[in-house]
Amino acid sequence: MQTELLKVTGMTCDGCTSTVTHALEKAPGVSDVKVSLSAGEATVQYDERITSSDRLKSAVIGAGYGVEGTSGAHSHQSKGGCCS
Ligand SMILES: [Cu+2]
Repeated sequence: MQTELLKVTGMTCDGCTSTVTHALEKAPGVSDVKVSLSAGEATVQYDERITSSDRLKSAVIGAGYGVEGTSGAHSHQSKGGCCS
């Protein structure tokens, strides 16, 4: 089991945190997700035999948010989010 701390960008309210939480929980191999709106961080526990940190980042990006340090995503610009 691995723990990954993702810096999530674009979250502005509790709805955003639950969107990100659900997106990560749906990802295969993920066993636990904690998202902090104030810190802009998602702590994800996952099985490294099933998934990878790249896939976790893709899940966040797929939900319309960004992950700091990910190429191709505008780190300070949300693609959508729940309240925009
Ligand atoms: Cu929101």
